[in-house]
Amino acid sequence: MSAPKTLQDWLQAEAPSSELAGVITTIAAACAEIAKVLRTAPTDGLAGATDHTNVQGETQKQLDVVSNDIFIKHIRQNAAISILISEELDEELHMQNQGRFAIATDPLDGSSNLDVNVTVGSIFSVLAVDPNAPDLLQPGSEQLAAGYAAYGPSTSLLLTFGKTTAAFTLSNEGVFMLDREAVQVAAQSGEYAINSARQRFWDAPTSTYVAQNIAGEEGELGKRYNMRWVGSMVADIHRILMRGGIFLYPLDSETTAKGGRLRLLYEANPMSLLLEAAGGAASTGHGRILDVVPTDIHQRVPVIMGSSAEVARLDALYAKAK
Ligand code: P6P
Repeated sequence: MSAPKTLQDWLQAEAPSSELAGVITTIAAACAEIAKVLRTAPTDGLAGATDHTNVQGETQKQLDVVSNDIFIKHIRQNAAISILISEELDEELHMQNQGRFAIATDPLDGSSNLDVNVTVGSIFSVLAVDPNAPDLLQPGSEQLAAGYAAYGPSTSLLLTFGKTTAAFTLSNEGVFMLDREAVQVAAQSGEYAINSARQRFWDAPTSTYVAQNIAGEEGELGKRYNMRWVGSMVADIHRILMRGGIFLYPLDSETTAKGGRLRLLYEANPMSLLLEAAGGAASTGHGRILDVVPTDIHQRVPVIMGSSAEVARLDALYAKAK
């Protein structure tokens, strides 16, 4: 049996360039440090909220700010990274170097779950930029790499350069060890994730899709579905990458004015690249998420992603409703 592979072994074999491997190493080091901080945060007085509101209009948790600061600290040490876009920063942060890479991140996604010790995560996307004329509004199909760290019972790191999705687990020695070379999302599933408390806001395709699932064995699909909603996108998407399913935060009557709930550059795009590289699908209901050309670094989009047959069924309902 060959020796277990580390993240560095995998990057040496899979990264398109040593510079990009270095960028992923920087991000992984930030995630490993965040994992360490989260483990004892409640007794270190780091739980709870600040009195600040971020650009999203959300109250910032102390750990949102701490995690963002950890990303900045590590990124400043890598001259290949010239720009950071973060959910926690109103504007992009320029590192005053000639780096050819930009990172977009939600440094601590799902932080409302921190106080109840439920899995949260860091989501990241890597873009190529001209440091003298950076184009940050690239469609997700242009991403060079994407991934997330899920801070749960173990700390997982999921990574893709667009072709395959690999999974790693953080060891007690602080080393990411390869779990799976090529994660595959089951095409079919019996599990869906949506915040059902928003049912009164749903559009017809979403309502029909969920009703078909709830109808179970007696319904037109002739199969039973289960529902899971963690309230932390990283946790829900990780479950889907591991055992199939579909994650729904579609446009609804309340989110339409903002274009959706979840952010394109540092939530929808990285998760879409990971899922498509694992054989899944990611749609807005009106097209592929990775084809959306951003208009703003904090743009929101509708999100329908996971098992390809499930996404296709909801997409067909949207097409029929046109
Ligand atoms: P709701 C967390 O705030 C987040 O951005 C995602 O991680 C999560 O999937 C979603 O919002 C939860 O939204 O409306 O259920 O609170």
